[in-house]
Amino acid sequence: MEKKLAKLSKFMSLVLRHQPETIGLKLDAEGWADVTDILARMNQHGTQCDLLLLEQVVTTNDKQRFAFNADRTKIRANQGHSVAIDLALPPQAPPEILLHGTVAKFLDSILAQGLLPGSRQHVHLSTDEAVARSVGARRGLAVILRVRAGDMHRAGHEFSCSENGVWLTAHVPVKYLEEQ
Ligand code: HQG
Repeated sequence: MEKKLAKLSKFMSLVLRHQPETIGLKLDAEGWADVTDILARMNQHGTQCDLLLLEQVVTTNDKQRFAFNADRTKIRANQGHSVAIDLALPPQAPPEILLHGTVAKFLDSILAQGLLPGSRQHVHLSTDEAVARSVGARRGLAVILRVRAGDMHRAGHEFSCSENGVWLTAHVPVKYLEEQ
């Protein structure tokens, strides 16, 4: 069952963050998909899923990647999008220090350009070292960068925090970065 849910979660990440067109799905301006519609399209495209399974993916997901709206008629990814949507999260003052996990081969470029969102809409930052380490470790031996988020915020950079606790910002200039 765990494997089945992990596979479904991967597929939902694909269609709710990156390529909704794979199953002809439409996301609204804030990234929401209609629950009935996504279920019908997943099944049409050979990914068997029903409401119960969808609910299980949302509640058991290791990173709480997805959320339902209040009346559970819509679902979206909490963060990580490459498609242009606006999560409409309120701007928030971040903790003084946030962490970013990456790998050594990106350091020269990061220390020249700062942290860039790449194909995603935001740079992803964490309060938790274990989380930052696991994000970096997806690509090799993790290197942790400290971001002086409080200083950035006082200088006018906007931050928001996703429903699953990932801190988001547009770009981290080099002067706010330190190697841990
Ligand atoms: C790096 C996963 C060169 C950056 C994770 C990262 C996270 C630069 C990569 C979420 C750079 C982008 C996001 C620069 C940044 N030059 N490289 N100037 N600036 N980079 O995947 O933060 O499991 O888009 O360090 O757990 O790794 O999918 O971002 O290595 O929460 O839910 O460019 O994705 O979540 O990679 O990961 P990504 P990320 P999920």
